[in-house]
Amino acid sequence: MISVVLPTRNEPTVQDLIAQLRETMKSVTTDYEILAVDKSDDDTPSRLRRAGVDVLAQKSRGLGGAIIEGLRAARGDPILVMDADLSHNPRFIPAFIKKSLEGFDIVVGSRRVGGGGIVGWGIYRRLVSWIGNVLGRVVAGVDASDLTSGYRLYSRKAVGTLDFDRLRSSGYAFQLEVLAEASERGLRIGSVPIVFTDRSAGVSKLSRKDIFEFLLTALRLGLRRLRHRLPKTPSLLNQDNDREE
Ligand SMILES: Nc1nc2c(ncn2[C@@H]2O[C@H](COP(=O)(O)OP(=O)(O)OP(=O)(O)O)[C@@H](O)[C@H]2O)c(=O)[nH]1
Ligand SMILES: [Mg+2]
Repeated sequence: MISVVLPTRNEPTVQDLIAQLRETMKSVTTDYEILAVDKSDDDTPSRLRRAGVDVLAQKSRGLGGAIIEGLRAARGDPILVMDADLSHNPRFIPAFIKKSLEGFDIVVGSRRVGGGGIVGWGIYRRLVSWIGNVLGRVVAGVDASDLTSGYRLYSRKAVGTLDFDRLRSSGYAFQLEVLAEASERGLRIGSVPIVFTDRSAGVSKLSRKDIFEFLLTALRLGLRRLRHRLPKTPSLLNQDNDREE
């Protein structure tokens, strides 16, 4: 079975995404589930239920918390995670599945490879995303082509291997931190090109707090990497002892 996990928070067009998803899945498999992890204070959950979707009321905080709850509750293999605001088009799902069958444990939908792209973003969002990717690659040392993309596939093996309790970010920084955790644990990360289309309805949930948390997460991951790479400096005491021997 394939699971599709949707983190949802006040998404006025989610029922349109469900219709598109069902249309795409017709040519993929009949054996699938759609699971929304919801933190809305509007009628998003009732619109989801009317569209036949299982809705899990989110207990944790933030986008990262929602994704973890979804990955834990999903019963399928693989598990696709996508935004619920029509930015992530279901037509890319077959490419994700094909890539996972090549042996990748996590597949990231990338806007930054040939064939991928971003439609409708202004200079501010492009800059935030670009800086996020540079920080993730250079500071945190995570090697994937689109570190902030939320359109992903996780194999059951990946979900079983990742230690979600170790992750400390609750917001968008989750996307970076989980990839760092995955590469530390030796999981294979692949990517497929996706075209991301800016939301046409509803409000962005990306806050300044999220951007700040992302920055701190990149720094923390960078420091952890440094600590693990640098050889331990012998203490002065030990050096003295060595000389005496
Ligand atoms: N359950 C849950 N869903 C969330 C939370 N924050 C964001 N989401 C959902 O996660 C997805 C991504 O959030 P968006 O606000 O679209 O983030 P974004 O795509 O970077 O920002 P935009 O470009 O404005 O769309 C959407 O489906 C949101 O509804 C949250 O705290 N809990
Ligand atoms: Mg969005």
